[in-house]
Amino acid sequence: MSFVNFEKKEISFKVVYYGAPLGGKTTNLSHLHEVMPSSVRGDLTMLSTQQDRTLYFDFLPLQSTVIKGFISRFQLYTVPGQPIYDRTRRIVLTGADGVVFVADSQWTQMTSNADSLENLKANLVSHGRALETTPHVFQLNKRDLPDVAPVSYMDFLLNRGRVRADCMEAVASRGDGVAQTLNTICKLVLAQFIEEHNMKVSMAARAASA
Ligand SMILES: Nc1nc2c(ncn2[C@@H]2O[C@H](COP(=O)(O)OP(=O)(O)OP(=O)(O)O)[C@@H](O)[C@H]2O)c(=O)[nH]1
Ligand SMILES: [Mg+2]
Repeated sequence: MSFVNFEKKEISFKVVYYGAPLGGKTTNLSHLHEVMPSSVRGDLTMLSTQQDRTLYFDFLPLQSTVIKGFISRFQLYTVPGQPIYDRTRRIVLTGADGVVFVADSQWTQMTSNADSLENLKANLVSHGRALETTPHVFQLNKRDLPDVAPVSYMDFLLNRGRVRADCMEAVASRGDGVAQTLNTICKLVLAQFIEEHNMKVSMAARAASA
């Protein structure tokens, strides 16, 4: 959950990149680390196997000044996509303010995307949360490959029966759509923070006048 340090005038948000194995979660963070000026980003920490599969998580801290008078820190994490690492995914998801679901657009990966989305929902429930009330976006990655599902099909697969979320096309290995995805999730996270903050203020005012 977001953390406000009034003394240092800092707000921290946690964004978790979730999704099917080999979907491109780590590639998103690597690209951001590559293109962001070093003044606004920290080091990229990657805890991977020798085959570059995420073993525990990747971590990239970024900062901006989107809320007047405050430094906003966005802590970006990825989870390991391989099914056996479910316990790790659950731990990394703790306290997430927003989720980027990285879907693999290849037709062969549709079951894997659907399984991973169900796993995300279940892990949010284990934290007493729901996807519907957690800011999230769907990134449709690997749009450069030949055998990909149409955007409309993936939108139906991922958004069906739920509160709709943005579906953003990407080719993370080229960096296409990576910054746009980050911008979208950051805006949603900030919007929810401001809404909750105002809600707390108005509730406090109501309690004071009672
Ligand atoms: N063609 C293509 N390959 C991509 C794209 N994005 C990532 N890849 C490749 O897909 C493979 C897996 O990418 P990762 O970023 O490691 O995937 P991941 O989701 O972090 O995988 P896990 O950590 O094992 O869950 C790598 O070889 C990437 O270079 C893309 O948009 N297009
Ligand atoms: Mg990874």
